[in-house]
Amino acid sequence: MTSSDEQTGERSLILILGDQLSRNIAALKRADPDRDIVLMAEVAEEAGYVQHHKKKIAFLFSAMRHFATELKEDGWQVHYVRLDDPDNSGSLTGEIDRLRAAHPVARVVVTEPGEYRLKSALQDWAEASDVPLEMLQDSRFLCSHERFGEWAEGRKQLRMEYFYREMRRETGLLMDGDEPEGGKWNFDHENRKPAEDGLTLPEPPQTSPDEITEEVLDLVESQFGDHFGTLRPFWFAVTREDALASLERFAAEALPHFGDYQDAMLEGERFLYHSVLSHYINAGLLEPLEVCRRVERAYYEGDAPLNAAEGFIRQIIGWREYVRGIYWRNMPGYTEQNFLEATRPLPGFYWTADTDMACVAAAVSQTRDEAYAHHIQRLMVTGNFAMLAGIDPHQVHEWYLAVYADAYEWVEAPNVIGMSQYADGGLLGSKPYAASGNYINKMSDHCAGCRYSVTKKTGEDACPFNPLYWDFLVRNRDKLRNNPRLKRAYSTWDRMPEPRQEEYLDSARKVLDQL
Ligand code: FAD
Ligand code: DLZ
Repeated sequence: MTSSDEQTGERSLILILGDQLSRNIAALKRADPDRDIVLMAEVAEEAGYVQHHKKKIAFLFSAMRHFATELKEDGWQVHYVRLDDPDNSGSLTGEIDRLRAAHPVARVVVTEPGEYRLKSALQDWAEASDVPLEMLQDSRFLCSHERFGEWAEGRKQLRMEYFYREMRRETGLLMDGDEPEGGKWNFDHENRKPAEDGLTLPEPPQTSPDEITEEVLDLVESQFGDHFGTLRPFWFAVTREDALASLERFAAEALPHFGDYQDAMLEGERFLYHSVLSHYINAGLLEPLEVCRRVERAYYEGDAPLNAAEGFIRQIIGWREYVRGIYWRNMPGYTEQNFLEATRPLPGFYWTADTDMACVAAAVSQTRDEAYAHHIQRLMVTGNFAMLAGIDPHQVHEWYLAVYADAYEWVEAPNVIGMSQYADGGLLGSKPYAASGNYINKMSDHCAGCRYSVTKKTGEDACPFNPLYWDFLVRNRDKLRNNPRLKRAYSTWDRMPEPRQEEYLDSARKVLDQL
C-alpha cells in the first residue's frame, strides 16, 4: 500500500465472507490487487449466532486461513483477523470500521451474503456510515433473484420440477438439442432402491490436518468447547485443491451408484454413495456448475448411468437453486412460519442421541461426529419425527442451522421450514413428508436392531413413528384434509374401526408425554 493510494482514497475494501472462498467471487473479480485491500475476519458474531457444530467452525476458519494465504501468494493485500486477535471487535462491521480507520477507503465492496440476517446488518451499517457499500450479486448461483422472480411470478404453485427443466435448458446440462438426454427430464423412480448387503461403499477421502488446521482445532476446542459436536478426528478438505480431489473421488467411485441408493440408509454407514460435497460447494471451494459438468462428463464417458448423473445434477441446479429462490422471495418472515401451529420443544435426544429409536440415534450420533447426515436421514428420520411429534419448527430450524457443516440459512431454512416441517403450508413442496416406520424399514436396516418393533402399530413396543403418523394426520386434519396427496391416507383412517383409532391416538399420546 503506498501513501499516494492513501491520498487518492480510490482504494476499495473488499470484504470476503467465510462462505465466499473462491477466486471467482464477484467482489474479487471486480477488484485490483495493486490497489484494493481484502478483509477476512473470524468474528464471534458469525461464530455464535447459533451454536454451530465445532467441525463447522473449524472447517470454515481453516478454509478461510488457507484461502487468505493463497490470495496473498497471488499478490493480494489481505488483512486477516484471527478470532483471538486481542483487538478483534467481534463483528464484521466492527472489523470494517477498524480497518478503514487505519487505511481510509473510498468504498466497501462485498458479494451479497447468503443470509438475510447478515445482508441487513451490512446494509444498516452502510446507512450510518460515511463510505458507500457496494453489494454485488453472487454469480456462483445460476439463477439470480430477478430470474427466479420472473419464473415464479404469476404461477399459482411453485414446483421444483418445472424450475429445474428451465435450468437444464439454460445450462445445456444433459441436453440433447432441445430434448432432455434419454428422453425424460427425471429418472427419480429408478432412484429408490433400498441398500442391500454386500455393497462396496466408498468413503470420502480423508485429508490429514496440516499445521494451520491443527492450530484452528486448538482454537475451536478452547473457544467453542461447549458447542455441539465431536471435533477430532477432523478430515474435511480445507483447500480448493483437496475439495477437487473429493469431487474426483466421488465421480469415480460413488457416482455410479448415487442414483440407485440415493434414498437408502444403512446402520453404521454414514455416507453411502452420497458426494459429501455440500459444505465445499456452499463455502466456495467448489463451484456448483463445475461439479455438475464433471458429473455430466462421467455420464458421457460411460462411467456413470443416466439415472445417477441426472439425479445428482437435479439436486444442484434444481433443488439447490430452487430453495435459494424460495428463501430470498420470502424473507424476512420465512423462518417464523408455523402453518401447523406446532409448539412442542425440541426433545433433548436431538443433542445427545440418547433414544431407543435406532434410526434417530444413528442420524443424531453421526451428525454429532461428522457434522453430516445425508438427505434421507435429515428428511425422513430427524425431520419426519419432529414434524410428526409437533415440534416447534423454529427450534427445528435452529437445530439444523447449528449441526451441519453445510448449513447456511438460505439453503437450510427452505429445506427445514418448507420441505421437512411443512411450516410454510406448501409453498415449497406439494405435501408434508410424513411417513410411518414402514418407510424407514423399507429403505434401511435400522429396524432390525431397534428396541421397538416396526410391525407393531400400537402399544409400548410399537415403533413410535407408527402411532405418531396417524396422530399427526388427525391433529392437522383441518389444514391438510384438502391436500389431494393425502386423500388416500385420510380415507384409510376413516375406514378404521373406532377402537383401533383410539389405540393409535392413545399410543401417540404416550409417546408424546415421554418426550
Ligand atoms: P448429495 O446427496 O451427494 O447431493 C449432491 C448435492 O446436491 C449436495 O452436495 C447439495 O449441494 C445438493 N443438494 C441435494 N439436495 C439438496 C437440497 N434439498 N437443497 C439444496 N441442495 C441440495 N443442504 C445444505 O447444503 N445445507 C443445509 O443446511 C441443508 N439442510 C437440510 C435440512 C433438511 C431438513 C433437509 C431435508 C435437507 C437439507 N439439505 C441441506 C439438503 C441435503 O440434505 C444436503 O445438501 C445433502 O445431504 C448434503 O450431502 P451431500 O453433499 O452428500 O449431498
Ligand atoms: C458460518 C461462519 C462462521 C462460523 N464464522 C465466520 C466468520 O468468523 N467470519 C466470516 O466471515 N464468516 C463466518 N461464517 C460464515 C457467515 O456466517 C456467512 O457468510 C453468512 O452466514 C452468510 O451466508
